[in-house]
This record gives sequence, structure tokens and C-alpha cells, in this order.
Amino acid sequence: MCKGISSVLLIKILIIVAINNIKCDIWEVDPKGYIAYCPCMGRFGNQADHFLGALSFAHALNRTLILPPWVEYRKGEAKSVQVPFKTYFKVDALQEYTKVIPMEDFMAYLADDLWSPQKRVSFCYTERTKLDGTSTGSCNAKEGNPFFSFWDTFHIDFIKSEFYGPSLNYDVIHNRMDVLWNEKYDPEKWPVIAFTGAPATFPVQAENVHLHKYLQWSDKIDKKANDFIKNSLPKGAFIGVHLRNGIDWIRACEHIKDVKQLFASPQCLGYRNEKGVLTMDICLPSQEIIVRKLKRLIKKVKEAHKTNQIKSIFVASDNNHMIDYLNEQLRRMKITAHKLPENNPHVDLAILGRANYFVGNCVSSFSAFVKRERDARGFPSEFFAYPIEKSQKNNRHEEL
Ligand code: GFB
Repeated sequence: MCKGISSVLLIKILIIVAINNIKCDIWEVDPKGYIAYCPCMGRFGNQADHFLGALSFAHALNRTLILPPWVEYRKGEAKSVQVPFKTYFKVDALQEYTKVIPMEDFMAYLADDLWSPQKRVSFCYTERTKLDGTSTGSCNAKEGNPFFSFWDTFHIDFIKSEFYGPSLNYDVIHNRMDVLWNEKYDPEKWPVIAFTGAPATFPVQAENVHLHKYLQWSDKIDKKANDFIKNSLPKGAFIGVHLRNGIDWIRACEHIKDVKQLFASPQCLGYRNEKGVLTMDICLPSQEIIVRKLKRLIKKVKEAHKTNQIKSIFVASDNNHMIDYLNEQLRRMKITAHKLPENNPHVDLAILGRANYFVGNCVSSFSAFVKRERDARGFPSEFFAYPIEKSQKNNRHEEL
């Protein structure tokens, strides 16, 4: 036995070594290479849209996608917080579609050999200037928040930049870009393509929406959502409602007068507005519109399913849940409104995904996450103020 090391300590060391070896064996090196990126734009809904695009991109190039942590912003904190991908989603479920590895595992078990500090190159379409506007002919991949904290979480520094534009982009669906990427960047020379931002569009391309079925909540989130439904909602069917009404949203909706689409609005309007036009009511429905939509849905369900009537409403919101107002409005129908006791966006989403019916905000990518999950399960979803009600349509006609 080694001098000075107790037998208990030695056993502990042996166990740790054994576990690490097992993990190394699980993550075999992919000779086709890897894709890494920083989910540096927007909050959860934006990042989820980007994720589906990045997943499709990695799949098309036949490289393994390094699953980035989710980037979160906490009030009063100057730097973003990186939350491991698997805190919210199952890694195994994604493996059914394409090759993936959590970033923590890649950095711990593969990066030293495959992507040593001297090989770390950041990829961007074109130069990014520094925050103060100076041009350095670089991607400046660690300039600003969350760029710095994201890469620094893994102690990643880049030795140089690679501009892939204008000859390459990430539209592998329409332009067969995968062939060009693989021709230009041989995995042997470029084992990791690390993007400054997501190799994907926002909102998600229509062709990638179906990939949402591979995003399955972690056991922890599943349990929290199921426990709430079981223990805190009245027994019976419920409508899940997403009310997006914080000050950032009110300001964002002011832009609708200048644009045909905003954020996730193609999910109801169609990508070329073939299913409708954007209105302020769709972006920021009034209390009256919200209640009218819910009452109509409750009535519709009552007529269609005499036995499975709505017993409650579950409200998720970034700001005003309108619980008192909804309770007052729905009292005569004996329907009560409920919310989570704490602010928990992911559990809110998981509950909305399981509701018997869902009414969301067509413009919000947070609502879009729920809609995609429900579509994958064959569950129904609707949006506030969409389609435009007959009476409103007539008013618009008269106004013209
Ligand atoms: O997810 P997200 O990109 O959706 O950003 P939108 C909104 C964030 O607000 C979420 C919180 O990630 C949550 O942190 N949030 C929104 C909620 N709704 C809820 C909710 O029902 N429950 C809880 N707990 N939290 C757009 C962005 O947000 O907002 C744009 O896409 C821009 O980039 C715009 O920032 C102003 O698409 O709704």
C-alpha cells in the first residue's frame, strides 16, 4: 500500500478512476468531427428554436453536436449562468435522431486529445467588432455577455478566427450546404467547428419543427410538472394558458406596425403570411379577448365532450397571471385559475405541454415551444386573437 494513504482513501481513488474510465469508453471519438456553438441570442424560447436548427445542421454534416448548456440571466447578475443541457432534457432521447454529447462531457473526456488549446478556432460568418467598435479582424468570440461567460465556463480561449461567409451558410435544407461544409472543412484537420453563435435561424425553419419530438423533459422536470397537476389542480381536464405581458413584451409589440412577422408569429400566420396578418391583439391580447377565448373554448369542449369538461385553468406568465380576474370571470362556470407557487419557466412549459387544451401567444417563442411539443403528441393548441374573430374582421372591413 502507498505510504500515507489509508485503505479507505485508496479504494475511493480506485472507484473514481474506474468511473472515469467507464465514462471515457462511453464517449468514443467521432471521426466525422463535432459542432459546438454558443446559444448567445435570447432567452429560453429563442435558444430552443436555435437548438432545433443546430441539431439539424449537425445531422446534415454528420458531425456530433456538442450540447451547449442553456444560457440564463439572473436579475442583478452581470454575467450569464450556464445550466447543463441535461438539467432540463434527456440526452438519450436526442441520440435517437443524431449524434450528441453534453459539452461538460466533451470538455472533460475528449477535448484534451481532440481539441487541445492550440487547435481552438472560432467560426463566424464575418468579422465581429469589439464592444467599443474597434475592428480586429476576428470573431471576438468572447467579447460581451454572454459570449465571455459561456466559453469561459469551460476555460475555452480561441487562438484565431475563421470566417466562413459569404460562400457558406447553414441552410442545409434548401442549399445543400452540408456538402460544401464537408468539402471545405475536413474533420481530420478541423475536428471541432465552434460557432460564435448558433448555426441556425430564428424562428426555427418549418422543416425543423418536427425535431422537437426528440426534446424530452428530464425526469426532474417531468416529476415536478406531474406532481403539480396531481396535487395542486382540481381533478379533471384543464386548459393551459400562456400570458406573455411583461414590460419587455409590451415594448416589443409596439414594433408590429412596422413588420409583417415578429419572433415566433409564423407558427400561426405561416412563414409567408399565408395564414393571416399580424395584429396588436395577437401580440398583446386584452383581458377581454383572453376571457372571451377561454369561455368559447370551455363551451366548445362542453358541447363536444359531455363527460370530460374543463375543471380548471393553469396560467403561466412572465408577469401578470390575472388569477383574480380569471377566477371572477369563470366563477359561474365553476372553473378556477391556478399558477405555480414559484417562478419556474421550465415546469410552466412542461405543464402547458400536458394540458388537455392550450391557448398561447402566437408571437412568443415561449408559447411556440409548447405548441411544438403538443403537436408532436397530437394535442390541440390555439392562440389568442387568432384567427381574427368574425366581428373584428367586419370592423376592419368597415374601417377600410
Ligand atoms: O423564452 P423567450 O425567448 O420567449 O423569452 P419570447 C422570454 C423569457 O421570459 C422566458 C420568461 O425564457 C422566461 O424566462 N417567461 C416568458 C416566462 N413567459 C413565461 C412564463 O409563462 N412563465 C415563466 N416562469 N417565465 C421574446 C424573445 O420572448 O421577448 C425576444 O424571443 C425578445 O428575443 C422579446 O427578448 C422581448 O419569444 O416570449
